[in-house]
Amino acid sequence: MKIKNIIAPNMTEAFAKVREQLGDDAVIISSENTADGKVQVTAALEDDFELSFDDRDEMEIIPVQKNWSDKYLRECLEYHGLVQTVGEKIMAVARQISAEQNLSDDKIILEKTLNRLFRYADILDVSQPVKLFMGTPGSGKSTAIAKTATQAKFRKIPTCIVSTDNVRAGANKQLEAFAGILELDFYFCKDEKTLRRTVDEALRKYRLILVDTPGINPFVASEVDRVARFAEAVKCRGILTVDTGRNTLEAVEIADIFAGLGADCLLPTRLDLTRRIGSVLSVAACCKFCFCAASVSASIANGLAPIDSSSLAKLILNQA
Ligand SMILES: Nc1nc2c(ncn2[C@@H]2O[C@H](COP(=O)(O)OP(=O)(O)OP(=O)(O)O)[C@@H](O)[C@H]2O)c(=O)[nH]1
Ligand SMILES: [Mg+2]
Repeated sequence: MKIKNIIAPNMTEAFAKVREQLGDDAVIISSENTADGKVQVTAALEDDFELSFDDRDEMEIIPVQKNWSDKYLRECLEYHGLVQTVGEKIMAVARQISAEQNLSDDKIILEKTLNRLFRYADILDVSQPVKLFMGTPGSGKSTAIAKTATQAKFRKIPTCIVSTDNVRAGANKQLEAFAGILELDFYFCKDEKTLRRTVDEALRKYRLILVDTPGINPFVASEVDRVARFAEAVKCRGILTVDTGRNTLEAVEIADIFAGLGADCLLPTRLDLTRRIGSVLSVAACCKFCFCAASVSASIANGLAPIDSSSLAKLILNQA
């Protein structure tokens, strides 16, 4: 891993220098203001070997065996605690793929299975510029927005942050302060009318508009309505943040309500605090959500981790 400390007059120039010296794949590890008013950024670039989940080349030379024992995969899925029907579906598709393609390696079979069963999206996909983050209180919406904004800034995507959180005291101050550090524009919209107007104008200027919403109890209609009004006001991609450690059935029930508000993208949070990912796999399968990224740390500087069939397979197989 290459690590560099970069000092620059401001964050924009610091990011430019990081990109110039380490390339687009560098990750910001920390940033702070120096005593003389400059910005010091520590950035890292992992070696290709460490970065890659992709061992397809290796896979090609694994000798093909006809008889795959599904025992290990079954045990892994049991450990993760999926909704029963989702676990059964994964096993059925895995068996089918193993037979069709004459495969016997657990990871290859599972990866292909997860590719067939789940969808994956890029959180920085600008073809859907308005991303509306929603979820239960404390599920990690604002942190995920801050992390997405950091990555967008790093990729030089013109981005702004919009808060609609008029419920939690201090919620806006926190996000506004963060936008300030990143030198991004910040807007607060108290109601859906203001949001519609703000987004209409913002679409002319930015390629990514990250909208925060108040954390709600999905079992209380008046609270659901609060977010529904914002979600209906703008054409957006709804991103649901789900604490991975949640009870699986609760998570699916909650996600189903947010799906009704237009959410179709899943961003698991607190992956660092849990070993079992049955809740998020079940949400994605039962509510037809695509995975867009994951939060694996409370630290904003650590960014979001990408999710694909390979990283999911790794998580599933490594934890049994
Ligand atoms: N360990 C860990 N902590 C996280 C992660 N994501 C968020 N947190 C922490 O969880 C807490 C809540 O995160 P927020 O981003 O404020 O959650 P929120 O959904 O915006 O909360 P409300 O606005 O109150 O509904 C904070 O202390 C975060 O630092 C994560 O991936 N890992
Ligand atoms: Mg928040």
